[in-house]
Amino acid sequence: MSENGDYIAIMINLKKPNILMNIEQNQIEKHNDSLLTSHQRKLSFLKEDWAHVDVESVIQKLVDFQIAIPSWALGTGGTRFGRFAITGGEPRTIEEKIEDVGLLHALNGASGAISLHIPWDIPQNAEALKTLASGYGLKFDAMNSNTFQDQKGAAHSYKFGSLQNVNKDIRKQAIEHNIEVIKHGIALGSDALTVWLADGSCFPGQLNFRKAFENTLESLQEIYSALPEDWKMFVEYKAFEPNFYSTTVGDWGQSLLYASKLGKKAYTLVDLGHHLPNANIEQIVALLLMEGKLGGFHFNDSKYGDDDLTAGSIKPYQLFLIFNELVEGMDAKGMNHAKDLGWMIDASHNVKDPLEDLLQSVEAIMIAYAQALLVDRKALNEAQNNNDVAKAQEILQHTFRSDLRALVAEARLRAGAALSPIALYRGLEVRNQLVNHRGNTVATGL
Ligand code: RM4
Ligand code: MN
Ligand code: MN
Repeated sequence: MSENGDYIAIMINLKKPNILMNIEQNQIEKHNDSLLTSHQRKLSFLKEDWAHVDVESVIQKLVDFQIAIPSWALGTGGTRFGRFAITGGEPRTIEEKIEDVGLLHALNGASGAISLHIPWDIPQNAEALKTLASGYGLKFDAMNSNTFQDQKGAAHSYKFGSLQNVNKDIRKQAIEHNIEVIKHGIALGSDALTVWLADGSCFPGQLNFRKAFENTLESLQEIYSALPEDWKMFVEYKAFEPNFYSTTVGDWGQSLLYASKLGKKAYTLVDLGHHLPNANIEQIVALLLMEGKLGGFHFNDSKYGDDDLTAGSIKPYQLFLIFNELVEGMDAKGMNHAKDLGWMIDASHNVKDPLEDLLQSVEAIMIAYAQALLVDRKALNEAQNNNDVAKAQEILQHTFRSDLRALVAEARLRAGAALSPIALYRGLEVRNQLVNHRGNTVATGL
């Protein structure tokens, strides 16, 4: 076992976050030293190219930007055809999930929060979890409820929906579950509830759309009234799956309807994989921001549907265009990029090591954000006002086609993280260490 490997093993074993951070810091510094000369060369070229821009403030924004990691994305995913455990060493408990996210955050300095899914995770001792998480520099992001699967011992089944169900007792069970999730979140210091419903219908005639909407709204209202004053409720939409004829929160219009009727604490949540093919997500984002109703994001990428692939792996230009609207729209409203919206990854990893995949997603998101920050807004605005279509495209593609990776790396360096997170992850053989300590374990989730 390598010296580095031993360090990792120790930190996982002792569950002493401070030791992890200290030891990681040494490893990270050694790694960074070996890459520093080449990094600085790239950065200084970049600074020259963008001398007309306040590059320092861009780097600071990148340092501040954090993307939450979902607890259910730390294990190997699968499809209904099968699940192939490829890595082993998957986290079995919330504590181990926090350790995994702690590792990611130590490597990239940009994964400073974890999002829990109840009951895939059941926090037993909130205070101890809070202490563990804060030792890794982590916060608890939005809490997620689950009324799309039946739980052992539950009195009622969600086969025909949860908050929309024609049966009041079933709706009540789903409402109570959501309130339970809020309570767990309060104890952990979270401040948001994400509600994603599988509710809908599989066949024409199965559902009265209006009644399904009304039941869902009424149920959401009850949940909403249990939200603390400073909490947000995110209403996530999805056009299809597991229901294939209608979905009761099927698109951003329906989500916005619920959010508007619910009140000021309710917002729409955009999951990139939840649209019909070729939807113009950047336009959706712009209008939701205009209405003050965009709450947050679930990042992933897809080619066909809710593929849950690595962010930026299929359509990086779309990711950039979305960030372009986000930056423009948030600046127009004087919003804080890092704090005023919920940023989270929601992906599944069927053939990659989940931790490597998450590092890649975060990197892709940071690059898209950096590109959006560098768009020449004044020139774009002018081109738009002059109907200069070619110029507008030149402006956007100029930043999209610029290699800004050194800016993102510099932000990591300043945050005390690694210049090349995946290289360090592999160099330290983190996965092997996790397998050695946890065995051939499988995480809870889909
Ligand atoms: C859904 C949706 C939700 C996530 C579940 C696991 O498709 O994206 O956000 O909680 O999957
Ligand atoms: Mn999602
Ligand atoms: Mn999804």
